[in-house]
Amino acid sequence: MTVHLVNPSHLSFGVGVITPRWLFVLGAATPAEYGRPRIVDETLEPLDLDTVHDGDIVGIGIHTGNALRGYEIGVAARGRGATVVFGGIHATLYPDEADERGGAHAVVRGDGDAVWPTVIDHAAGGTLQRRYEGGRVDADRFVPARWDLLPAGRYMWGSVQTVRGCPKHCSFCSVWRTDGQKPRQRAVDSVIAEIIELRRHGFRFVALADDNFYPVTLADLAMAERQGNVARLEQLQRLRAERFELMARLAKLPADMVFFTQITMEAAEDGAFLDAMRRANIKGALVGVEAVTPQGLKDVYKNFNHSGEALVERLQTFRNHGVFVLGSFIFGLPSDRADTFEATADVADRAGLAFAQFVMLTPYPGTVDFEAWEKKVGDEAERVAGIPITRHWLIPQAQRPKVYAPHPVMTADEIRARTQAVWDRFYSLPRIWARSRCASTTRARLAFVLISKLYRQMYANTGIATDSARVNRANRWARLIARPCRRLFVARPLAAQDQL
Ligand code: B12
Ligand code: SF4
Repeated sequence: MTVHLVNPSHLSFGVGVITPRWLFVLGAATPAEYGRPRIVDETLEPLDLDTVHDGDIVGIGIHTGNALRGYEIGVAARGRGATVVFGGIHATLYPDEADERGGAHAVVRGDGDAVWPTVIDHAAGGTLQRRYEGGRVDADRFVPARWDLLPAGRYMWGSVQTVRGCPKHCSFCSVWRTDGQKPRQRAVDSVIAEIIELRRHGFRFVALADDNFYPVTLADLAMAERQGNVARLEQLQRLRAERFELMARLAKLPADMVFFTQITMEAAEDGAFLDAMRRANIKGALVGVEAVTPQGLKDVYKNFNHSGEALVERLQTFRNHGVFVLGSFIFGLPSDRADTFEATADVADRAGLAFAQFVMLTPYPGTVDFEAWEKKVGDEAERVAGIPITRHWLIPQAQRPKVYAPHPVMTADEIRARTQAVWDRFYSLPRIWARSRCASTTRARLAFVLISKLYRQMYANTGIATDSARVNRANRWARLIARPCRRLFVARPLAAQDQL
């Protein structure tokens, strides 16, 4: 009997940017007596169904975007006599869908770390249940990933999670509802051990795949102090101290290692934290800027962000402390108007961002925005291929419209065209070249240009374009430059005797 773990994707690039962490975590959680799990990441190559046999167990992890491909795999694997188990955020939100459409024998809701061995035992022993509640496991029970299961030479970046959950409650995000608002921070030793293992495999670049790397803000501490809440204050101080301990340990790793994470803008008010990030070689962070106007921030429940000049200043503060920012902006907020696009592009230029992404407001299941949209559209929802667009992920890929939140004054096409124009402006060659000054050598500048172009192709053209010719072109191009790009990131794998 073989345990297969499959990360579905309808597009395969041959090379992946970031290791999908769940594959290697569940690989580690698979009990040794069931042998070496077979890892299949379809962003590299499609699953070869001939490798699935009667009696095997096939674990499929889905988020909303790849759920339909996951269901195809589930049905096909079940047809070959395998036991099919679904998990991941989308299966957590819609477990019944995995039964109805994906041929699931069982669905795991929540974290798989602790429950996966039981599921396999039950499947092997013929006592499988239809549902398992994995819950939110405590940080000391997070299973470290098994990096020996990595296919060689395929990924640019490793991924290690240091904290799960986020105390905020943004309206477009499901993290605080699924992963919870209580930060679950992993022990420093466990994180460092994984990073060292990744370095031994030749990874110099590691994404800290956290919801929010800065879960305790100075404002949180001040509030607990003001309230005289000693227990809360001590708890927050402990979490903060652990962050600094982690960063101090990262700082001692080989100097060629580079980290990237996701963080809220509040960190700009915490110079000590940003300095610790710089020393730790956390060279880049995705910052959810979302909107450049106060009303836009209110639209997404992100009042803790700043707008206008204060925003530009905060983003520059990251840069001044040696942390490069990938600014993430959302277009299509109810308060957006035609002039918001140019204003946003100006802020992105002036704030000294290294990279930026401009996404259109998309109602993702599990979010406040989705619930409001679903309620508003109700039974009147438009149908494509017989499927209401409130279940857009079930529409076949070739016919699937990009679904965006309805806007009071602009059409989706207008928002899309204006968004595309902002991508074009931000990633124009002269602008990329000017930004590449952040790199110290000519080689590094050229690498910056290549990566900017790859990012733009992989993200903007496949994410926003609706015509498939453009998407296919972008995919071919991304496939072509992905391999040389990978070489920029990796190092020689180390032998066992090499010291770190
Ligand atoms: C790092 C990250 C990224 C990275 C790296 C992705 C990668 N290759 O790994 C980048 C930046 C590229 C990225 C991109 C996107 N992401 Co992202 N990302 C994350 C993040 C922060 C962490 C993922 C991670 O590694 N977690 C650690 C692993 C161990 O946890 P896990 O995946 O949840 O798996 C656990 C359980 O779910 C369960 N499980 C998972 N699979 C299975 C399978 C089985 C069989 C079982 C039993 C259990 C099980 O067990 C695992 C261990 O406990 C998550 C948020 C989150 N907390 O998960 C968002 C998240 C997954 N991303 C999200 C989104 C929306 C996106 C984008 C669409 C963003 C965009 N606008 O373009 C793109 C899509 C990219 C793509 N096509 O896949 C959403 C998904 C929402 C949804 N309903 O689908 C999340 C949840 C964040 C959010 N804001 O809500 N992302
Ligand atoms: S700060 Fe980021 S992770 Fe936290 S709720 Fe908002 S968008 Fe989600």
